[in-house]
Amino acid sequence: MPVLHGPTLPRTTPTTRRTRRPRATTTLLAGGATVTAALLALTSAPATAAPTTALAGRTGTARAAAPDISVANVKAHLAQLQSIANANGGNRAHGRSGYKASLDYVKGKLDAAGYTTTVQQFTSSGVTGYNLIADWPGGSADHVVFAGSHLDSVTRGPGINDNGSGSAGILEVALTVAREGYKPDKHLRFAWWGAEELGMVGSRNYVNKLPAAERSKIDAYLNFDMIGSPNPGYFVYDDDPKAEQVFKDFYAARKIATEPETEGDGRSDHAPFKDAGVPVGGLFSGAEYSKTAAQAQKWGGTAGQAFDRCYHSACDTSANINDTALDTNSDAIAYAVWTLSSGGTTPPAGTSFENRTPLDIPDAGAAVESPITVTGRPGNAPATLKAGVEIRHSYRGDLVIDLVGPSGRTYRLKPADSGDSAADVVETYTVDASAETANGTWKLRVQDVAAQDEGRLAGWKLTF
Ligand code: DTR
Ligand code: ZN
Ligand code: ZN
Repeated sequence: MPVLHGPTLPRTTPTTRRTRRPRATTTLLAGGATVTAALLALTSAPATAAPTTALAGRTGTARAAAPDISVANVKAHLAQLQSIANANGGNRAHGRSGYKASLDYVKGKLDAAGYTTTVQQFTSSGVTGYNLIADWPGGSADHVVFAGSHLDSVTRGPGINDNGSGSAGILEVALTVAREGYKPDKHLRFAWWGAEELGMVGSRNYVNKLPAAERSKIDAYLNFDMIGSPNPGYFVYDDDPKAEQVFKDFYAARKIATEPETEGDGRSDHAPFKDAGVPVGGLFSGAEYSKTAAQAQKWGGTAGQAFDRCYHSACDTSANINDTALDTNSDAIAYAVWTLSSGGTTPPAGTSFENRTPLDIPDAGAAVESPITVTGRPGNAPATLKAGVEIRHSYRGDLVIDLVGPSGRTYRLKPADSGDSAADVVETYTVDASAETANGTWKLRVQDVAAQDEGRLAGWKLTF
C-alpha cells in the first residue's frame, strides 16, 4: 500500500515543549482516502466528530466594551473608608484597627457579589498584616489579569487619596464585573494590599509566596495607587508596553494628554511583581511633586502646587479628591480590565507539543508508550490533529502505532504489514480527535509484533 511520506521531523531538544511549526502535510493513502477516513474505519471506538466546544457553555455578558464606572459609587466607598478612619483613631494604617475594618468592608462587598475571597496574613514590624485577594470565578486559569491597590494609610491621616482612591476604584470595577455578569476569556483577580506604606510589605509577601508557575500565568499586574489627587496629573506607568498602550488609547480617545509615570519605580506595589518578571502597568495622579506650568496648561489645575498637598497628611480626607480624575481613572481601570481580559487565551493554530526523548522498542515485545502533556488549550482537539512520528527501525512492517487520547480512546495510526520491509517510519498522521479534550496527557503507543528486527522511537509531536 503506497504511502506518501510526511515531512522529515526537524531535530529538536529532548523536552516536551510548545513550539510553532509550519503546518504538516496530510498523509494520503492509495485511492485518495485520507488517513482520517482509514482511522475511523480502524479504531475500536470510532471517534464521532464532536462540535467545537471552545465557546460552549459561555453565559452572561461577554461585553466587548467596558461599562462606565459610577463615580458616585466610588465616592460612596471613600465615604465608608473616611467613616472607618473617623471611628478608629483617624487612620487606616497597618496594625491599627482602622486597617482591618477597611479590609472587612471591602471583603463584605466582594463576598456578597460572588467573588472567591482570601485573606492572606503576614507580619511586619512585629504586627499582623493582611492582604485581601479576590478571584472572579471563570476565565482561563493560565491567563490572569490582576488589578491591585494598597488599602493601608499612613498613621498621620485617613489616606483617602493615598490610597482609598485606588482601593475604591478597583472595588467598584470588581463590583461592576459582577453586576454585568462579565465572562472574560482570562481569569480576573483583584487585591487590596497591606503595609504598602512600610515598603510594599504585603504585596512583596504575596509575590514571594506565589509559586513561579503561578507567577508566569499573570499576563499583567495593574497597580492603582493615588488616582484622585486634588491637583491631578494623568500619569501612565511606562513598564509593560501592551498595558501602557491600552491606557494611552483610553485617554487619547477622550483627548486627555498623559505622561509616562517615571518617578514611581519601586515606589508602589507593582515593584514586587516587576522584580518577579510579571508585566506591570498602572495609573497615578501625582503626590508630593509640584505641577509644572506646562502640565497645568494641558491638565488644568494649579502650577507650582503639589499634585496632592495633603500627601501623607491628616488632611488626606474625603475633601482631598478631584472627582473628575477619580471618575476618569476609574473608567480607565475598567477599560483596561475588559480589554486585557478578552481573547488571547488560545494559542494560535500550528502550535506543537513535542517529546524528543528516545524510546527503545523491544523486538517482538510489549508495546511502549511516550507521553505528551498538552496545556493551555481550552476546548476539544481538532478534527485534523497532526501526529508527527519519527521511528528508526530496520523493518517497519513489524510496527503497530497508535495514538492514545487523554480520554484513553485509541486511534490507530499504522497497522502491522508483513509485506512492508522498508526501514523507518517518518510520517505525519491526521487524526480526527475532536472527541478529545485538547488539554491532558496524550500517548504514542508503539509495538514491534514480529521477531528479528528492532529499533527506537526518536521522537514525536502533536500539532493543533
Ligand atoms: N509611594 C506611594 C505614592 C507614590 C509616590 N510616587 C508614586 C509613583 C507611582 C505610584 C505611587 C507613588 C505611596 O505613598 O503610597
Ligand atoms: Zn503613601
Ligand atoms: Zn499609596
